[in-house]
Formats: sequence, C-alpha cells, structure tokens
Amino acid sequence: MIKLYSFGANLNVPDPSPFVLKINLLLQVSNQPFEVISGTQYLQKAPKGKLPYIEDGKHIITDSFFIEKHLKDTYGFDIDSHLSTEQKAISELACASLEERLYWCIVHFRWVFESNWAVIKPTFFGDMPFPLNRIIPKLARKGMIKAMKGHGIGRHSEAEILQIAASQLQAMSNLLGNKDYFFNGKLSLLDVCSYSMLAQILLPNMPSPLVDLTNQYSNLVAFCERIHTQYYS
Ligand SMILES: N[C@@H](CCC(=O)N[C@@H](CS)C(=O)NCC(=O)O)C(=O)O
Repeated sequence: MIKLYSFGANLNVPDPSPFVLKINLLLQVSNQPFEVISGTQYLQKAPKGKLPYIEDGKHIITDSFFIEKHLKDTYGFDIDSHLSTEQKAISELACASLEERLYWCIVHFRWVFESNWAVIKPTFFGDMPFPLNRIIPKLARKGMIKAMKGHGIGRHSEAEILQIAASQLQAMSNLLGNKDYFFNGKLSLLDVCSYSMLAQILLPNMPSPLVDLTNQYSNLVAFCERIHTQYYS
C-alpha cells in the first residue's frame, strides 16, 4: 500500500500543506489504496527536506510533481486523460503558476502577517517542550522569511503581494467561469491544484486581507466548498 507522508489535518484543513493536500486528493481519485502517515517529524526524514513524499513498495518518491508522474507511469492513472493537448498545456502552466506564485502569497499571510502568526505559532509548535517551544518557532519563522526573500516574494510590500494574489485569483476565476470543473465537466489536475490552494486560504479561521480578497470571487469560494464537501466531508 502507498504511504503518504504528511503534516496531518490542522487549521481546519485536511492538510496545511497545499502540496500534501494535492496528493491526498489525487490518491483518493486514483482509487489506489493508501495510508496517510502524519507528523512534522517526517520533515526530517523527507529525502528532500519537504513534504509530501510517498513510499510505494521499494520506491520513495518526493515532490507532488513526481508523485503525480509516478501514479501515471506505475498505475496508468492519468487524471487529465479527458483533456485536449491545449487544455493539458494550460493546466501545466496554471498549476505551476499557482504553486510558484499564489502559494508564496499564502506563505506570507501565514508566517509574516502578525495576527495569523499568533495562530500558527501555538498550532504548529505548541506541543514542543520548553525551551524548544521558545527557540524552534523563531528559527522556523526566520527560515521561512529567508526562503521568501530567496524566492523574491519576501522583497515585496504586503500591498504588492496582494496584487500578485489578486492577479492569480482573477485568472483562476476567469478560467473556471460558471463551470463546476475547469475542463470538460470532470475533475482534472488543475481542479486538484486549485482546490489545494484555495482550501489553505478559505478553510482555516484566520482572517486576513488575502481571505477578504478571495471571498470576492464567489465562483472560487463555491468551487472550494464543493470539492471539499465531495471529498472531505
Ligand atoms: N515542490 C514541492 C513543494 C513542497 C513544499 O514546499 N512543501 C512544504 C510544505 S507546503 C514543506 O515541506 N516545507 C518545509 C520546509 O521547507 O522546511 C511539491 O510540489 O511537493
């Protein structure tokens, strides 16, 4: 059975990582039996220092991109089999855009935005014994801020980060329109990637300008609720 190494349900989301959530949903839809193994300790064991990774028999596959490819190559599970070549190309570019741009806007509002950090800190690190509970959250936040600077998002003001998020959400909303799914009336990878990101913004009870902005796109809110109810209620 495939083992999915994850953080575990938290913040009212099936997983607080959009990449883990993406693979969790993909595995569900693939009908492959799988077991979710949760805990931040798996971050230390992760071959690339990031979650998710999966163990499938003798194979360990890291990164949601390669896990999706593994499901295709090993089990013939192609969630995009009903898409045209052009739709597949749009999906590839749109998923990458959400994961490389919108994701970092979410990271900013979790790790930098003070009122949300006040929630994240006890939620992610509250179980640690003293003095680790004083040291580790500070180091983790410093590490995230460094990663954000390295990516580039951390060099922008909050107003600029919101402009980037708005551009992403507007594009997602325009592409979805009034449809239930992005392409051809059936779940595809772009639905999975979009849900995985939107869930991180909309499901936790952590008010922010990013949540207010996202709530302006009623089709995205309804889409997120619909997918969530279908797979995680
Ligand atoms: N490209 C990777 C991204 C995975 C990723 O960034 N995971 C984050 C959680 S959302 C992580 O494990 N971060 C821990 C760290 O950077 O220390 C994928 O698609 O799986």
